[in-house]
Order: sequence, then C-alpha cells, then structure tokens
Amino acid sequence: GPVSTLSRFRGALVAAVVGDCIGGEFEGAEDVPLDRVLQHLSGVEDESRGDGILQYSDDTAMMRCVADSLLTRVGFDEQDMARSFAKEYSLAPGRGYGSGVIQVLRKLASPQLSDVFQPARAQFGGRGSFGNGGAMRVAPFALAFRSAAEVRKYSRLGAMLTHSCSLGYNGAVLQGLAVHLSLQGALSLPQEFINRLISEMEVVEKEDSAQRDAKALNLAEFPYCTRLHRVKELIERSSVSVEEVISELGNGIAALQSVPTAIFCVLHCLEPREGLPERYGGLERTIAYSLALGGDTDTIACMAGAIAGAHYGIEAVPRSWQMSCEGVEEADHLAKRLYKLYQSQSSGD
Ligand code: R7I
Ligand code: MG
Ligand code: MG
Repeated sequence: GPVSTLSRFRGALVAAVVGDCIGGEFEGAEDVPLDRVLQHLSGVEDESRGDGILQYSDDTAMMRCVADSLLTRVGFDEQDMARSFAKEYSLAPGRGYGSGVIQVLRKLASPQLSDVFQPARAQFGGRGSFGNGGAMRVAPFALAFRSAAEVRKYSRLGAMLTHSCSLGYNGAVLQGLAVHLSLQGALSLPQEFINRLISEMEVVEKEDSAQRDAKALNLAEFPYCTRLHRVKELIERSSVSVEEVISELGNGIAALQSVPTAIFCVLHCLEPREGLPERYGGLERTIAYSLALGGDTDTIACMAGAIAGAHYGIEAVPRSWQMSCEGVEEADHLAKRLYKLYQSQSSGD
C-alpha cells in the first residue's frame, strides 16, 4: 500500500541506525563475499543468538545530536549543535570517530570559542576535511525542513561544523537532498530522481569554493556530478559487478567515495538482485548490498539506509533487525518528533 509520510520519517532514521549498527561488522574489509553478509544478517535475525545488541557508532551518535538540536532549537542553531557534538564526544569518545575530527570535537568543547566553524577550517592544513562525517549524520535536516533550498542550506552549514572542505559539505548536501526527495516518494521514478540530483549538484558545484577545492585535490571539475553520471550509467546496465562499483564509485571514508555509492546501492536494489534472498524486500536488499561492497560499510549502509528507509517506510525494516540494534527506539522517537515539527511548518516550496 501507499507509504505514509510518518512511516517514511521513521523509516529514514531507523534504517540509518540499523545500517550503522549492522554495517559495523565489515568496516574496513576490502570487499565482502555475499555469503558472509547473509550469514551476518541471519545471525541478526536469529533473536536467540544471545551475543547481545549491535552497537551504533559515531554516525548514529552525531545524527542523534543533529536531530536533538534541531528539535530543541526549533531550527538550525550552530552554537547549540556544535556544543551537542562536543558533549556527545566527551561522554562517549569510543564510538569510532574519524581520526581528524576528534581534534575539532575537542576544540568545540571550549567555552571560549566564539566562531564554531573555526576549528573545522583548521583541519588538514587549512583546507578542511573531505571525510563523510558531514554526510553520515545529515538525514535529520531533510526531516526538519520542507523545501529543497532549506535542506541544501542547512545540510551544508551543519556539515561545516566539522567539514570545511567543499567535498565534505557538498557530500552532505547531496545526501540531504537524496533523503529529501525520497521522503516525497521520488524514488518511484528512479531516472527522474537521479536527474534531479544531478541538476541540483550542477548548481552547487558551480560555486567558487567547489571549483577551487576540486582543483586543489586534482579532481575533475564537478566531482559529484561526474560520479552521479556514473551512477546513472551503472543503473542502466543489466548486470554490474561489485568490483566495478568499487572502482567506478568507491567505498571509502571520503564523502566523494561514499555518498554517490550509497545512492547507487538504493537505486540498484529497487529490484530483486541475483544472490540476495527472494524473501528480502528492497530495504533489506539495500543494506545487504551495501555491506557486500566492503570499505566504509557502517557509513555507506547508514546513508543508503536513510534514503531507502524514507522510500519504503518503517514497516520495511525487519523487527528482528530493529531489536538487535542499539539506539533504534531513540531514533524512532526523534523521527516522530521531527514529523510534528515538519507538519507545523507551512510548505515552503
Ligand atoms: O569525516 P569524519 O567524521 O569520518 C567519518 C568516518 C565514518 O566512516 C565514520 O563511520 C568513522 O569511521 O569515520 O572524520 P575526519 O577525520 O574528518 O575524516 C575521516 C578521514 O578521512 C580522516 O581521518 C583522514 O584519513 C581522511 N581525510 C583526509 N585525509 C587527507 N586530507 C579527510 N580529509 C582529508 C584531507 O583533507
Ligand atoms: Mg562510524
Ligand atoms: Mg564509517
């Protein structure tokens, strides 16, 4: 049946957490044989397995901070969000944060700090981080703001608290827009979905900062658009190997090597795929496929989970998966509260 907007909101945040928790198993693996993925997932389904709950990582920890800050401040407040990140890190530093970002999080804890964007700008010799940490936590922005323009603007600012390189914050913009479109049911027309993302990113990557960073990092102009065109080519093909996906799109910790990849995973798994159980629905296929790529599996599964969850809704996330992952109830609660906030705004577009 049709997926309600509330179900989409809950699906987005819950599937993101589930992707992070379930994906943690293979983080850093080169690529993962599908039977190992399926074995891991059947272990998760078997509630009697007794090896406890799968813990979430920095992806979920920071996403919760974003959601919580947007709700408490009824909108984006950079001071509050920065403090929330810093506090979360100081209370639970062992969640697997990127090795660069922890310096930013320590500086953000200082009460003397007036410009909360400054620590991020000092990263990596002054260019800022291009890691996927801004993108991995961005989903709540798409649940808090109604228009694409607002999602674009605040996804970028939210990412800039830790990622001042345009490759870092533009990855967050792309992921935020993907969740935004998916919440509106746009994945029922996959070609239009990807075309829409390409035209949005054409505008975003025209900016001077994007042009400059691409040059400084020896990348072709319009790096995200280039990858999205590759996504389009890959989904048009009847068969594509994991190796090709990894070499064309990447599976790494850089936003450029993981956000388009997550989008590909969702699009590729809209239909049944060889090697994945027939009983799997699209959301289960998406998570399983994300893990099989290896690399930054918790983050790719988290981002693909957010987009897919917004499309299929909460009903598509298996109960057994939800019960095996830490932080699912909290994510569901945050999603319900964001839904209320969203409903209370007049539609901006
Ligand atoms: O982006 P970030 O928050 O890391 C997120 C990732 C996710 O996979 C999480 O699940 C967690 O495992 O970490 O943290 P950063 O430290 O800003 O960036 C991540 C890594 O990307 C850094 O530790 C660097 O290895 C690399 N990196 C860079 N390397 C060289 N030059 C990011 N930016 C640069 C750069 O400019
Ligand atoms: Mg992580
Ligand atoms: Mg990761």
